Amino acid sequence: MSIVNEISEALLVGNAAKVKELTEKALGEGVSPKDIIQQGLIPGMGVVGVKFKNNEYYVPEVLIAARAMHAGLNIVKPMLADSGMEPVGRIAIGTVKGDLHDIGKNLVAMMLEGAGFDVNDLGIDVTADKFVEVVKDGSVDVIAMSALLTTTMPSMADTIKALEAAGLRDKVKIMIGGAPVTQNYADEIGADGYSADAASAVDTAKELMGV
Ligand code: B1M
Repeated sequence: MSIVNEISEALLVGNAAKVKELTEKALGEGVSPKDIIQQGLIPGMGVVGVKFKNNEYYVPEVLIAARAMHAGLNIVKPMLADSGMEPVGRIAIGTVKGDLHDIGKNLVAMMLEGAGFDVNDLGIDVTADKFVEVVKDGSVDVIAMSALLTTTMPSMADTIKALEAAGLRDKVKIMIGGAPVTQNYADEIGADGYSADAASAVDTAKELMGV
């Protein structure tokens, strides 16, 4: 088995120490940071996503695998600037204003990162103004909003209205999700994409990026 496949396997079983060790070994053998990410870490997280969708993995397994992914990513990320590897896309993610739930949002952020996106996690209780700010400074392709309360879902619509008012709506794609959120709601408020879970969020984000 090649060393990048070994990295995928170690990630899949959540063995962070092994992923770190193999990543260092691979770099020592001259494997590029890009190949470690594209042939080791990303395919590993891809399998995690499929297992999560199929109910073979649950939240704890995904979190443990994501921790293992970060063990490798933290080593190679600083080297990427020199390698010329472009992210799949740049995403700013946050739980919307008034909402403090972040477990699902964090899972989505980890899966997106594992799929090669550059993720700016804005945290919880993120105001429409904050989302507008990151779009204004040109640092994102996609805004990803999470809501867990029926009472905070309207904050998603408020963000879209604020982007429209600022003349920035056509500068960014918007995807939404969270337990009470539906495709119908996404259509109603004019979001570009909706996904029901963290693995599908990767598919939606890729679709929005046209990749
Ligand atoms: Co809260 N809470 N909570 N809570 N809480 C719920 C959501 C609730 C359904 C519980 C219930 O009553 N049965 C209910 C909401 C009712 C409603 O609005 N319909 C509720 C309530 C009422 C409240 C408070 C108001 C309680 C109170 O104080 N009276 C309060 C509100 C605080 C606030 O936000 N302002 C509150 C507080 C809390 C805690 C702080 C205690 C804690 C949050 C801790 C944290 O997140 N750090 C908490 C928790 C843990 C829950 C439950 C139990 C679990 C949520 C969770 O993390 N699920 C929840 C009941 C439940 O769901 N069983 C509940 C696991 C997580 C992996 O799933 O977040 O759905 P989820 O994410 C999924 C998908 O939804 C999707 O992918 C994820 C992974 O597959 N997804 C996206 C999520 N975001 C996405 C974004 C995307 C795409 C997909 O694209 C951008």
